[in-house]
Amino acid sequence: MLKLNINNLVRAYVFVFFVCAGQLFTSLVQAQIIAPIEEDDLTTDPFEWNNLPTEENLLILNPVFDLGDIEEEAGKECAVKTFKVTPYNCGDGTVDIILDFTISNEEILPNESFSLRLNNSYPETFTYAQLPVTLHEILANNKISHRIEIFDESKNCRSTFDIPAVGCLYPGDINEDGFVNNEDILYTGLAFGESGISRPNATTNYEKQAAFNWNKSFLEQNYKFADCNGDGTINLQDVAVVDKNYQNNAQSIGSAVNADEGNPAIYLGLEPYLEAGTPLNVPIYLGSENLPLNDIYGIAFTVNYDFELIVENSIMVDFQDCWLGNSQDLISYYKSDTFGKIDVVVVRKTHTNISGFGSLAKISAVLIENVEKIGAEKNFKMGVSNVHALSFDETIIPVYQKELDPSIVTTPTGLDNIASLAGVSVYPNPVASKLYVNIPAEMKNAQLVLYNLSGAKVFDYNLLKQNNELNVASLHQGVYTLVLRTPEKTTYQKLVISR
Ligand SMILES: [Ca+2]
Ligand SMILES: [Ca+2]
Repeated sequence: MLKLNINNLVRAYVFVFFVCAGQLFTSLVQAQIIAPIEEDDLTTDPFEWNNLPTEENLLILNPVFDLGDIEEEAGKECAVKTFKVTPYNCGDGTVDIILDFTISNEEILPNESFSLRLNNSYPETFTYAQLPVTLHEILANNKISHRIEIFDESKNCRSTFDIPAVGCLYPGDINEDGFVNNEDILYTGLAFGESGISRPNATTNYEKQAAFNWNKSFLEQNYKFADCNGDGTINLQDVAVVDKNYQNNAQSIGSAVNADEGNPAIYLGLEPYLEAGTPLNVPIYLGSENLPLNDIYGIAFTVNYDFELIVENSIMVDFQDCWLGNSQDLISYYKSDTFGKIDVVVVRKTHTNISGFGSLAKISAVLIENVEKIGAEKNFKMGVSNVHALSFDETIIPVYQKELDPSIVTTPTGLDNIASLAGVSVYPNPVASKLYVNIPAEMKNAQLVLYNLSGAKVFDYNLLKQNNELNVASLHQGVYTLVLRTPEKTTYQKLVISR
């Protein structure tokens, strides 16, 4: 009788084999060993491989699908003691597999030979000294498992192993749509906490990598795609890989979902009137009392806004008070670019849906104060697009993207050029390092602020004296807006720094 010492993961695949081969073998124990080779087993399908792995290939041998030790009683022949396969080297629709095994309870001479057969193809013969061997250009297919048979004709024995399907993936593109973006993180939430076979020689770089299938799948993809860092577990570290490989120009499939006013809506709480230079706080709402969301698991969407009116890098998204769950229940993530796009995703990781409505997140930013850009008033537009909401069973939930009228951004009234102020002089202009600002006595304590062309404040100074000497040597060359502000009046002029 054999004693099997294999882990649960492997046992699942071994079991699959018995179902398939039930005609031939009556029990687990018998099947694990050896059946006589029959002529009918041999086919003439061609199968190419290279039996000598290069030294380089040997170095990356890192078996992850390992059947472990299989103990056996004395007297049995040709028992496979260890059996290891490692997928690597993703080609164009193909993958190479390194195979290594040992046979116990038998003195094996290096020059003795055995035969290998993959998926009922024609067997090839090797000597034991040639192990490990590389099977080249196996069809990379994420759905079909592979059968590997080992024959030793001198001992009249055979061992058969079914290994999981092997295919290739790009770390970060979990839904396999060719892009790495916020929608991929929805799937991290769906599979959160699951574990499976780790990826041999895994890197987090955006390059094709070979991996065995896990024994669970999304509707379309295997769970292994969600293990972006390849460590065998799906968690926040995998979100970090999505972030690393994020493609800001990625297309979205979420926008294809049809929704209308009869569906729950996602919308922004943008004020109709905004003041230049002030903080902007915009709540994002999902659903309403009349039209709540039923059984939602997560949502990904994009917020678009007029980036020219926002101080560069001032955008933040805050997920406190999100009705989809507390911070332990949620993965929340956003990625903003500098051209008016914020990709957002909020997804549960509990494997349970939630129903409700209310605030999802809050966007904060700072409106620019650059009066030359804004003038007396200017429209500011912010909206939601590319909405992709789903439930835990991956049912798409239609969500209506409610359009907003633009807000109107106004600047403080009475804005004039500095030249209109009597007794004020600013020179030289262009300036290299020392800027002289003279003001009348009644304007003492006026505030002088410099904004760069993207609207960010780069210099802030209180003019305590009538004659002031300011050092702007640390500022980059370029065009700035100089704003002079007193309690009564705000004025501005263009200032050029040139060296
Ligand atoms: Ca993707
Ligand atoms: Ca992982």
